[in-house]
Amino acid sequence: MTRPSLGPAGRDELGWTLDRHILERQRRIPGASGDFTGLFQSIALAGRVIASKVSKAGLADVLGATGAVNVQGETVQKLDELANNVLVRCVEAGGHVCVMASEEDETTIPIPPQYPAGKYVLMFDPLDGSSNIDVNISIGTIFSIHRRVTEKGPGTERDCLQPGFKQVAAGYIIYGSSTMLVYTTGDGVHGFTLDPLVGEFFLSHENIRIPKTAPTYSINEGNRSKWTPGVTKWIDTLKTKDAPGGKPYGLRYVGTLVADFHRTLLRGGVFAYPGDKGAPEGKLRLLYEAAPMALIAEAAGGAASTGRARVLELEPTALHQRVPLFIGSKDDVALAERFLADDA
Ligand code: P6P
Repeated sequence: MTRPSLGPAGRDELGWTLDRHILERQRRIPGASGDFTGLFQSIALAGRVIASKVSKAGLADVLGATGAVNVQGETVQKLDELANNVLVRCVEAGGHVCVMASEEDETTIPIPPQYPAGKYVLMFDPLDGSSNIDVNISIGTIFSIHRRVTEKGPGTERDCLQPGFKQVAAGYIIYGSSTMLVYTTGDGVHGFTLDPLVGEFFLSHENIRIPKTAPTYSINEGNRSKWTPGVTKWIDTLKTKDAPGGKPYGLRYVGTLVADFHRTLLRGGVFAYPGDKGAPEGKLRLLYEAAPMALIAEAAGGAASTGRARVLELEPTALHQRVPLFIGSKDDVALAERFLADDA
């Protein structure tokens, strides 16, 4: 029986699955134990389960709030809690991680003693943008993987508090018009689209590159009264003929970091959640929002800054610390930094 010929780059006509992509990467790494592959498969499973729950949230009793407030002071949505539990359950038994950290948990999440402690650390925002769940706007899961720094036994907070450039991998899953998993291990950024009928992620966006610049900015204009003078001048410039390219930029803002970043990654432009007079550190968290997105942005040829410093070089001091974030096309982030240099 003749088989369909292999597609370009040896791709099987039936599609290049996430599992196959990760396995091929593992084969290129001498001495790879398969631990990373196993961890990634657990994360992908969690993504498929969460996607299934999100896609019919209106039909199951998973909309709305739980009545609890998390460490961030945010109302916990039922899907937040569900996504958090799904990720922990999918990962904890695999023996690939020694400790986890989540936006939803004040302290680190230990691996139950009946399971082996692995060599990796997983940190995540289980459901970013959850305020958008009930109005059917895209939401997402963000994850960051480090190698442990403690020798052995249960992992600790010290394993979590590592600078972003040390991440082994970073990625997100966007639950939108389709469900996509986008990740990098520093060597290119690749996107996989979930075929819900097959229950598998297939390669759909190989080696994503972010344009050097694009006339789109993404910021919550409702916070204008709180911006610093540098941010105000920067945004006002983008809205005039003094903007790069001589034409005013367009505004796009979803209010879900994963969605705003995904559009910026594919189309270019700049997303910003600056610090302001009331909250100089801004809203977004370093370890499981800014740092993973920064690794992806830089691996795609873009940039990620606090406005003054490269996000990936920040030395974390606390699990849930917040940082201002300017991320996207290299030239657009550089322009923001020039305006912010004028701030006191
Ligand atoms: P605002 C969602 O709650 C989130 O943490 C990010 O996903 C998003 O970028 C940001 O907050 C939106 O914040 O203040 O504009 O609603």
